Amino acid sequence: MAQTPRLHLLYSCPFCWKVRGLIEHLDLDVEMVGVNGMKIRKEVAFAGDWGKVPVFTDEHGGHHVDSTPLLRHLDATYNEGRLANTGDPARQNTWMDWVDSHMSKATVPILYGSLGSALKTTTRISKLEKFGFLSKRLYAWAGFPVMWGFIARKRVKKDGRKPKQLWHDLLTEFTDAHDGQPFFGGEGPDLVDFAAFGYMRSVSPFPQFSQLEDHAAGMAWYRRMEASLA
Ligand SMILES: N[C@@H](CCC(=O)N[C@@H](CS)C(=O)NCC(=O)O)C(=O)O
Repeated sequence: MAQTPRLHLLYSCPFCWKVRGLIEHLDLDVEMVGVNGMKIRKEVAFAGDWGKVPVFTDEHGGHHVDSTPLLRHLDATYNEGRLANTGDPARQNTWMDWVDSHMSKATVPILYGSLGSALKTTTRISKLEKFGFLSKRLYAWAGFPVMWGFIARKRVKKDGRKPKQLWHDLLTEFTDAHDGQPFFGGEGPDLVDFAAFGYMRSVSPFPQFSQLEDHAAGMAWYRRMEASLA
């Protein structure tokens, strides 16, 4: 018997935001299921060994994982592949790789790149996500030095740019590639737009989003993407 499709996700996961944006754009009836961030592997064990979110369960009970293949799957299954079939496929593939390798790496530095911002982020996440009573507090207070100390500092140092500068450079490079059109995909968004939008939108629940808001071209595109959602 057919069932309502479900998306298992974390509300703060950039990869999950990529898929959510497309689901909203296509106006699909999908139930959003938040998982406990401390027990991801266990909570998505029903889908096999993958152990990560997002996991999409379709109306027949089939499981689909990994955000970019998942974007392609949703477009192919529920949208006749229209978003994959706009424009030059080689250009789309090149930029999908660019977005997935550059923008994905820019979210951690902006959210955790300084001790203060790391604390803001983990306390906000502890409110957004589903946690047990103790693990909520533990995550908010013990999580931030971990994210800042081990992960973000290394990334910021490796790149050499301040997290805000990194985002501004990426938004400039990305919007320049729109060739004067409103979206990467031209008159309307394509899959690359939804991937980039997901990474940027994953920063939106946090105060650090204000650091992206003064990139004029990037924000104009971001607002057009929001307007394209159902
Ligand atoms: N390449 C995957 C990455 C997914 C991913 O790393 N998700 C994180 C949450 S943001 C996760 O579930 N991590 C759990 C783990 O690695 O144990 C995608 O694009 O979907």
